[in-house]
Amino acid sequence: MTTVTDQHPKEDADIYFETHAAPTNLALVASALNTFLTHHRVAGRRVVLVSSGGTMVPLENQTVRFIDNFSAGTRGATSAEYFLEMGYAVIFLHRQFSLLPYSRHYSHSTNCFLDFLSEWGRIGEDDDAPEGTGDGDVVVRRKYKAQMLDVLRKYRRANEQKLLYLLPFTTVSSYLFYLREVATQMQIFGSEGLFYLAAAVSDFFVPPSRMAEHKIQSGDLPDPLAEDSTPATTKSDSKGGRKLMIDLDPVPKFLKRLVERWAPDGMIVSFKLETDPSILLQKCHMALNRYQHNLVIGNLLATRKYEVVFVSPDGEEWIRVPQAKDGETQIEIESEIVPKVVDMHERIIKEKKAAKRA
Ligand code: 9Z3
Repeated sequence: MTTVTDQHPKEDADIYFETHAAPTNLALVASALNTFLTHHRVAGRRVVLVSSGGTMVPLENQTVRFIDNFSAGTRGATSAEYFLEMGYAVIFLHRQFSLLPYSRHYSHSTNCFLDFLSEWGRIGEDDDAPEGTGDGDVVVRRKYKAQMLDVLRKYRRANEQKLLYLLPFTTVSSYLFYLREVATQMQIFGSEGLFYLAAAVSDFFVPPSRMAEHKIQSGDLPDPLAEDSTPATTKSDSKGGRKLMIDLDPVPKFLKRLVERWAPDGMIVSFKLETDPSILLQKCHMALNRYQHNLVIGNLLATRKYEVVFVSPDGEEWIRVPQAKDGETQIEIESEIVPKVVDMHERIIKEKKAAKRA
């Protein structure tokens, strides 16, 4: 904490925004968001912000190297589909090129999308005989048709009714600028706004003041930064070789900001990811106590597709789906998670409305 501004003392989060450049398209995004949100407000629809995928942490201003994480955005993209099915409009704040609702069924898979297609009249290479109208037609292979038609219809509905707003980010700082923008604009929804924060957000970053402008050199050129305090740079080791030294600052706790100022009336769900089962519950409770929001969904890297734990002021509840055996289709755990979150949201809306009337 440093200076005192009009209402609030300046905190790390304020300094973070002051020292990072906003995404260049932020004004355009703000205007498109306004149109999207106003449309759904008038239609009486609830809105959920789903964040998804991993945030990138650049090591250089002109970025060649960066730190990233494992998330492909499966949780976020899958959950977004279930929210759409449950009547919500969805702002999908996602890592660029990570999985998207609907197209996820055909991208990033072991099948190339061309494997879903065949040429009319080409019978015998598969177990199916594709239908079509004549030579030259490209058709969906019969065994994929039913599922693809189902996905296609849902995708069309989302597009035609403008239910899905796709907002891509790359770096942790662009993620935070967009999150702040979306959250403050969603205030018009009051308790009917929902935040479902499934993105894997980096806890660390290189502050702009200490970031190398150009590609960090590995030693074949004299390194002008070698003796100064630039954290992401190379230093000579005792054998005369080069070491990459990375010194990262902690990302300020934006969940606190979201709960207290950006979205004071919305329902907020955060995810907690761990790899050590023995600390998961403790970390979920710590997050809930620290930020005082509505729900922490805990998951372990190894089992995140089969079990999660809901930690809320009501207590703990595990949700599990069986792990599919070879050849079986995996039940998506999000089909259990999302309806439960929606139930909680409904309860919270009722409680907040009743409290207002009282
Ligand atoms: C999650 O825990 C998500 O469930 C996963 C989903 C990232 C594990 P996939 O994309 O994985 O489906 O492969 N997200 C939150 C992770 C996170 O960064 N949480 C912060 C923390 O744990 C709190 S906001 O400290």
